[in-house]
Amino acid sequence: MQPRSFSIVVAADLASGIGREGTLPWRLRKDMAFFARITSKVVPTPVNDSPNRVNACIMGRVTWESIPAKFRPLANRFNVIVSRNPHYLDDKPEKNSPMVALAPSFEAALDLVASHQEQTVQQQSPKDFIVERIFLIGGSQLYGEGVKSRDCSHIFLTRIQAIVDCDTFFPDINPAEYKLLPSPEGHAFLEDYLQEPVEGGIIEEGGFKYEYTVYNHI
Ligand code: FOL
Repeated sequence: MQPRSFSIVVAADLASGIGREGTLPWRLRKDMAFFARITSKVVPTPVNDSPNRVNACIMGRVTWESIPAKFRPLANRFNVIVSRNPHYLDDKPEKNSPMVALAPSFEAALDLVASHQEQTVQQQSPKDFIVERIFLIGGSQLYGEGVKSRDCSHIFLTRIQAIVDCDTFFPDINPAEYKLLPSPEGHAFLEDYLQEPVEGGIIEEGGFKYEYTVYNHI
């Protein structure tokens, strides 16, 4: 089995607030585009020319329901929903989508995704896909498990320079476990990770200032 390394993607305010009443407390068009780009982009490597390759987004059931129906499932990504209810998808329109799966726990979701990361020639059917990068996209309950995991290699945290009224929070990031890259290095890391330009420094949008930051597991 491949290592099950994954990265967290999140937008949080200065008090680590991430949500309010089941939705995002802000509307940041560019950050959302950044989220879509970092979670979707499959970076070609010398050993893969990217046929049938997608990234996976693991999310809790509450986060899945917070995504506007028209953006569900997240396009060009393997969507794995964590719910202890094995019938959760039964009456949902996504139940037969090959790009949507249900897992009973975060660990099971990682195992499921990892089973899509390796492929033998015999296994590969025309509609099948191989998972490249794995992202944990929320919400607070799964982030709580994620930050404690040895397999969490990076945290891509869009830091909003404000304190917004939130009822849902990102867990504390232990500085003994994660290093916040100073902004020039964080920015260089992101451009290398995405193999394309990323806006650096403080971004101003919709009355908010924010910055794309990177934490690496020590
Ligand atoms: N990370 C960051 N940086 N920003 C976020 O807003 C964010 N949100 C979540 C997780 N990590 C994040 C969870 N919430 C969509 C909506 C809510 C959501 C995640 C994704 C969503 O609709 N995404 C579409 C793009 C829609 C658009 O372009 O407006 C997608 O295709 O990714």
